[in-house]
Amino acid sequence: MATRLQSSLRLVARQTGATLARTPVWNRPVAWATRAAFSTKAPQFFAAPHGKVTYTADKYPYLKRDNTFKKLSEEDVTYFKSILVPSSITQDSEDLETFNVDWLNKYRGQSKLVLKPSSTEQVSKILKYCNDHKLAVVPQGGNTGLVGGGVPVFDEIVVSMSNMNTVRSFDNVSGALVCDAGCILEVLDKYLEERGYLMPLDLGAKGSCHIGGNVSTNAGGLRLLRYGSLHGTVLGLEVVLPDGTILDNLSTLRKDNTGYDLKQLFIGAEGTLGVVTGVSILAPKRPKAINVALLGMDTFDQVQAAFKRSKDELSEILSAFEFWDRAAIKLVKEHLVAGANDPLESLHNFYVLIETSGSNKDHDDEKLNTYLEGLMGDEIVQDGVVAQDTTQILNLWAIREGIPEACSKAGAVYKYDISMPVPVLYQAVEDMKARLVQSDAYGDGKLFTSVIGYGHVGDGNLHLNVAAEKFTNEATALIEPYIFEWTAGHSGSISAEHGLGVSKNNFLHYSKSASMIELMKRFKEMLDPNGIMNPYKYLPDK
Ligand code: FAD
Ligand code: 2HG
Ligand code: ZN
Repeated sequence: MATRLQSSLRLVARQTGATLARTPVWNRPVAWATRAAFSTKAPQFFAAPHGKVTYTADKYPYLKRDNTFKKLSEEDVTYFKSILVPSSITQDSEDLETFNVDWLNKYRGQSKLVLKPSSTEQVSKILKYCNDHKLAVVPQGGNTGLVGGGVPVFDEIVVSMSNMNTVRSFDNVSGALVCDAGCILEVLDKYLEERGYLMPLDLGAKGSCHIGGNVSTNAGGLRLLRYGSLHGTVLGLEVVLPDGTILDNLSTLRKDNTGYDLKQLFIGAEGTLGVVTGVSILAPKRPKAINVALLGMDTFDQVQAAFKRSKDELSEILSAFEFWDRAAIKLVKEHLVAGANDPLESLHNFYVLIETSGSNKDHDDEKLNTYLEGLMGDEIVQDGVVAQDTTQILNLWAIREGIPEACSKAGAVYKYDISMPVPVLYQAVEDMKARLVQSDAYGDGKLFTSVIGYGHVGDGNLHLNVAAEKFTNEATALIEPYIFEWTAGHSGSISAEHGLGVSKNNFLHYSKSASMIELMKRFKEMLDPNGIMNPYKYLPDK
């Protein structure tokens, strides 16, 4: 049984709830689901049927097909058939929909062809042909991206990396893992678990997203605060450039100061500069001791106070500090996200999930207990539980990881992924809600039904989700560009970890200067002079 924190009793993590908790904490019949069971592979089970998703081109009429791109012909298909086996070519209209529609059911392209290469050489031949014939291409990983970057806008050819899914090598001394870009994140983590290591990144979409997609979006996730960003953990990349050149930089070295660090250019490039085919990444040792606590709080000031103290008191064992608000937990409860059962007795304004990872359980328990006792004693925390076994750890994580799914079930969700100094993090949610209320656009029967705040406090990263009845221009105009102006005005970034895709590209100037955007455009022109790689996205087109 999980241990309940009670101010009067000052419960500590190692004591059992059976003797100390006033009321049973895990008192409901619970269908425990493991984190592995959550997969975004078939997210459409709760979403609108594909056919009902409006074409991106119709929804955003300012997007015009670039007619310098060739239209796909039978001759082109014949060429692709000469290099790929039939099962690696998709032309069936129903099958194509899976690749044309994004996870949010917000963007829908009109591609007539999906290619699934199974080797770097095949990717090279595909890109060379497309470049020579000016056929536009969209690289696609697990299609879990949240900015419409992984699906076509018009008739671009989708290059799906799903058939490139082999681990190439693992060095169990250094922890360097080299694998194909199409390996699923969770599969890689399982592979490493068997060898005493773990992937340095973790996210709710782990059951579907590819490591190549993670690299291409520079995904952050749940443990960035501990293991750092992919700009630090990626040791090398193999990339196929638009003209078919294979850039072989699958180094496993930690240190290598020979020349420009070219791989950095492809980390977070969202498929606009080439196709990532191989990844070399440094895996840390898997921690032997993990603790997870869920805390309920009244104010965001308390969340900040708890975070500040966690850096002092948990320091090197702190591996995650996540938060969500009352609106988020209400949606999770309402939509019964698999495995996510709230163990706290009443609703709180704010929730914090703290994870510690270390090598000595007694040491970690003691540190966590002292920290939690301090929070209780100083009334920073109103209620809380500490998971007592792996199942309970998974349950607490399932609440946090279930929030995007719960939000999607609430309707059409406008997603903003912004970073800023922690003290103003929650103000973004409050200001947005106030704006919608003032505009008489919030509440039952109104345009918007919910404003939800959650995210990675440890990284100063807020996920502001605004649930609407449906995606409309009127709804969009109430949020944008307001939220980007707000973010820039608070020295923040308009995209902390999800990227730009087709939903943020025209707002890049809120976060980057004209000279930086100009240099980005020059890189793009140098590497992709025909502009075939993931067009209409990433860089501003307005
Ligand atoms: P896709 O969606 O297929 O593609 C994303 C972009 O990368 C596209 O522009 C695509 O063209 C490009 N791309 C994909 N593969 C390649 C390749 N091999 N070479 C070149 N370009 C490529 N993101 C976070 O950062 N943190 C989170 O915590 C997080 N949690 C999520 C939770 C849920 C439930 C969901 C649905 C998404 C979440 N995301 C999160 C967003 C998303 O999962 C990540 O952006 C992920 O890294 C995308 O990987 P993917 O393989 O699905 O890529
Ligand atoms: C998360 O942290 C993801 O759960 C998704 O980055 C956030 O859906 C979102 O807004
Ligand atoms: Zn996130």
